[in-house]
Amino acid sequence: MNFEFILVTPNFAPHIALVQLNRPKELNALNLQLMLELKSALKSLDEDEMVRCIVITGNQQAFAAGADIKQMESKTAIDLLKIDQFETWDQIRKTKKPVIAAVSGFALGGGCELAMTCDMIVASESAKFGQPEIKIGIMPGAGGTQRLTRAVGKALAMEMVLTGKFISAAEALKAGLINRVVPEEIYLDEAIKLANEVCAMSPIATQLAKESVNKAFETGLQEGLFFERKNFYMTFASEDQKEGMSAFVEKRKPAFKGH
Ligand code: DAK
Repeated sequence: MNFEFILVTPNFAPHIALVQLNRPKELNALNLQLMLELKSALKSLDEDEMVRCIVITGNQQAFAAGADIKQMESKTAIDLLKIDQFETWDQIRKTKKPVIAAVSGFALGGGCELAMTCDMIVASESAKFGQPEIKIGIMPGAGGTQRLTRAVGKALAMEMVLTGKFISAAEALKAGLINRVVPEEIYLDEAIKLANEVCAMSPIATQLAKESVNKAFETGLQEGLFFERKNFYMTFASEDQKEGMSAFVEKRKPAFKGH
């Protein structure tokens, strides 16, 4: 897969694909093309049978410092309506396989929103999360007010969104925004390690479980429980369920095939 602003390695590790945002001079600012490339890469990786987990990263200095302000500066509301970038962001959200963000440096505005759209976040000690859109006269537009508030609660979300304040990786961990913080030298390794753990499970159960956890953000409890039940039944339609349970009984490691 050849792209201009992202680097994609479908077989970075067994069953793990790595997508690296690659506009280092601009701190990986998310221009329209980069987002289209990301959408296209995630779609093909989601369809690739060999891939079980996707890791998205930037570089040590920046995961992404937000949407490209220079590209947005002269746009009108109607321009944005016509571009309909939300369709691209929705595609990222719809990725069925687990997606892990490996974040170092700045994760701001759309960059923070992109990380939050992923299923888990592994951060380096230098990571800084923020929704500073307010400082340039706009507000978060790709889920920031919703996902951040659900993750960290109203008090901190309101402060971050209304003042543009950044929080450190340690604060983000304490607030429940991210999964873990590790030294800068090993944040990507740590994300791959986490991806490896996920890859060891049944890909079918993993996909259904991801879908069910995400449902918790979209429905009331009753509907969510009903959805979970359907997906739970569905796991029993897989060979992996038989393999997982036989392996337990036979005291061996399961070999999940994704059938
Ligand atoms: N856009 C474009 N260029 C950026 C950028 C950005 N978001 N962030 C940094 N850069 C560029 C800088 O302009 C600079 O380029 P040159 O001047 O060298 O050409 C280069 O990256 C290095 O940046 P700095 O020189 O500023 O580096 P510093 O270390 O001094 O500062 C910083 C780092 C991250 C604190 C600073 O660059 C900064 O404040 N950046 C902007 C952060 C920000 O406000 N982010 C939010 C942007 S608004 C939507 C979906 C999403 C969004 C909108 C719509 N739809 C679905 C419709 C999201 C909106 C946003 O994210």
